Amino acid sequence: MKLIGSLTSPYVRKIRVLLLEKGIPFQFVNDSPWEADTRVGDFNPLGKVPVIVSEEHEIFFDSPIIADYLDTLGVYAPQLPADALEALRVRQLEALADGITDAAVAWLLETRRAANQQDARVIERQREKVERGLDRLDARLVQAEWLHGQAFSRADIATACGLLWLDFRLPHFDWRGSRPHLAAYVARLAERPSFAMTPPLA
Ligand SMILES: N[C@@H](CCC(=O)N[C@@H](CS)C(=O)NCC(=O)O)C(=O)O
Repeated sequence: MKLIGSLTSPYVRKIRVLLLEKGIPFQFVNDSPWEADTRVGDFNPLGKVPVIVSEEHEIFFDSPIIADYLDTLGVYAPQLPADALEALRVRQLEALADGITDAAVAWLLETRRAANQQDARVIERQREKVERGLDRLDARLVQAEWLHGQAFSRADIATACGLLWLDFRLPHFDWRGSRPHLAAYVARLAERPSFAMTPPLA
């Protein structure tokens, strides 16, 4: 199996962490969609990473779809509950974590425009999404070890990948200050071997 992606992407990291947690061997193809010579568009018409090319040469993209695909392989530790409604609840939290990351990416991209072209309202709007989303996640962790139930799940992976990416790309943003539960939880997750082995590399 091949994983196409960049070493900086939080969504690619989600899949690298999942593959490591499941013990699935894979070949990493380093390709950033932002580079002029990228071939990502040949695999994913949307020009985004991560992309998986399976042993049967089938292509899967968007990290939640890839995560679903990896679960179809069946023999590895699941990061989703067996019960359909419980699984949906984990996927809802995964969508929230991914959505926070999407908003943070949009925030970063706006700040990279020429100073006289930046729109402060766009930055503020994205920042509000991030802040509200993080508050929601922090509230879930007041008396809980994991975001959902008693087990490490895909929602935890998506959240930690997004927040550690915030540290990497928006280091001035103090998301920890008013969110001690989320801060402690991410510090704990960062120590897992699957996270320690996948730091974002510029
Ligand atoms: N919802 C997608 C998001 C993927 C995504 O936005 N990836 C970024 C890398 S961090 C990308 O490829 N951006 C290129 C672009 O938007 O053209 C997922 O979960 O896989």
